Amino acid sequence: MALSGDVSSRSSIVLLTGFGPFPGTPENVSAGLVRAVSRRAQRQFSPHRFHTSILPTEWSAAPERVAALIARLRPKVALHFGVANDAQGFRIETRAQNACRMTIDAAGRMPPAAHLIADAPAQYECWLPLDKIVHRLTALNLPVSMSDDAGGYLCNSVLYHTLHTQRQPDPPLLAGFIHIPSAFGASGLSFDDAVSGSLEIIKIALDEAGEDALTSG
Ligand code: PCA
Repeated sequence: MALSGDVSSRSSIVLLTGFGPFPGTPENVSAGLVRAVSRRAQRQFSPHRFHTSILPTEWSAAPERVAALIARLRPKVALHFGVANDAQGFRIETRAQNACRMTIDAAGRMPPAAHLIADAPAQYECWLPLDKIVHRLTALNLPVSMSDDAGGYLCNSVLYHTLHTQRQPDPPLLAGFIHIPSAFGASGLSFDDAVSGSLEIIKIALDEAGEDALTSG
């Protein structure tokens, strides 16, 4: 049927990830956020399909999980979320570095090397329209900033590995990382604002990916 053909050809897969706990953060609020955002996005941006994964905060398992998801789902957009104690609101990361901080992960292990991927570039830049995201969230009165240092722990690692896959863009993948505060409310970012701001980021990413971010409500 022509109509269903049209719809499926316009449908993209969006990968949304949060993180599980890690030393010092027994409850990671990024997990609950991406689950809620995914449910809302599935209604709001149908017929695009949203896949959520809560990554283990582990040096080996997290990038392996992301690589497997990207290979299997072939998403058009991948947005990763994680917490940062010092984030005041949305902190949009502009790049990831091929380096890791010598810090234990949730499995109690240190990174196997000081770099993430041997013989790979020192850093990758995000291709998302980050200025547009910051302007949109600011216009909505949501606290947002940009950062060129994703931190050297698992958030940087996951972003670096995802951006590394952009070297084989088939299909092209737009990826980004958003740090949020480690608790909602007192930090200046409520849970509801975190959800609505994340939906705006998704809309901008889908627009950029050349898709109609169809809104149904
Ligand atoms: N924040 C950590 C890893 C997991 C998370 O939510 C980071 O900033 O690297």
